[in-house]
Amino acid sequence: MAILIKSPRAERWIDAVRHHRPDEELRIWPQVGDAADIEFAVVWQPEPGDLARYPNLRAVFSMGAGVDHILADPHLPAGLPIVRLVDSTMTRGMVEYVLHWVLHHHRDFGRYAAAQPGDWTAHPQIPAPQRRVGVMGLGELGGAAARTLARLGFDTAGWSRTERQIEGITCFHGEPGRAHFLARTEILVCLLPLTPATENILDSALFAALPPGAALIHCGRGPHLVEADLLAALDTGHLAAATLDVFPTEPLPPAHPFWTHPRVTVTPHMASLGVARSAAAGFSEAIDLLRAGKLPGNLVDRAAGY
Ligand code: NDP
Ligand code: OXD
Repeated sequence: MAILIKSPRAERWIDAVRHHRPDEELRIWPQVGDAADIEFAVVWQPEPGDLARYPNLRAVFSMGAGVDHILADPHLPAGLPIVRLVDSTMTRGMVEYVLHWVLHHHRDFGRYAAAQPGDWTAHPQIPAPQRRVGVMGLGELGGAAARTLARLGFDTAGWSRTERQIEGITCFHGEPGRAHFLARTEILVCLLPLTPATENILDSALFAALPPGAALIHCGRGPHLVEADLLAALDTGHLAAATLDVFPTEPLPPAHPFWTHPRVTVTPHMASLGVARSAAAGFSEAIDLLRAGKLPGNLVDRAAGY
């Protein structure tokens, strides 16, 4: 039996999987060999229909925390377990990204950068406890980011699908909690998974529900955002600024207006880059559990879509 690896950075993953499972046979997509040999697949953006080709496939491992790239496959075998990436290195990277950009918007650093050279104006400074930050998505990544912001003294809230209780964070959930969450959020961080319920969630209605002058930090998935609605909200001045890491089309096309908008910062889907070696350690443990007939952690709930 063999483990299939499908990634644009396959060498990194071969090295990582081999490090943790030196005796395992690895196949690199598309050199699959006999499809019946494939027992596990470690993938990023599998070709639609491909995972249905392997009659003995026991589980698929997502190279990313998000699994929209797998669930988008209309031929995905029903009941095939999907294990997603949860890894402390990835979580730490995301916390750093969110922290950097929250501090950027909180302390108006974009305004000081734009004032160079020659403008010596110091603008009023708001203490962290008076700054209301809101994180959409209180899972592995959003939860860690929200806890860090709360520890730094920010007035931090979060929004999730189901009810959560996290010390130091004002938690809202579901549709009833959404309007209250948005109305108090001056810096909004999106760390939701992409599901039918969250696609296009960052739209004109959501922006209008934020207080005037709010900033957006978007590091979920491109299709969460209605790009024209963001541009309109920035152009009316209702939103002060946006930091965007994810886009419906990646790389972001060179002529896209986000590249040159004075109040938009673009980063190239690097908020947190998975580290294959540490990710593969978790997958290796999951393989042992699955072979022992046990359920691994971090299984995707296919009905919820994440
Ligand atoms: P988790 O599954 O751990 O957490 C998802 C959170 O979103 C949960 O709190 C969940 O609620 C909430 N949620 C899901 N659907 C809804 C909804 N309809 N309404 C309100 N809340 C909802 O995911 P992670 O934290 O590990 O990752 C989140 C996302 O971050 C990934 O799916 C991916 O899209 C993105 N990502 C981006 C990266 C980048 O570099 N830009 C890197 C890695 C991930 P509940 O708690 O009730 O389940
Ligand atoms: C992920 C990502 O989902 O890198 O892990 O976007």
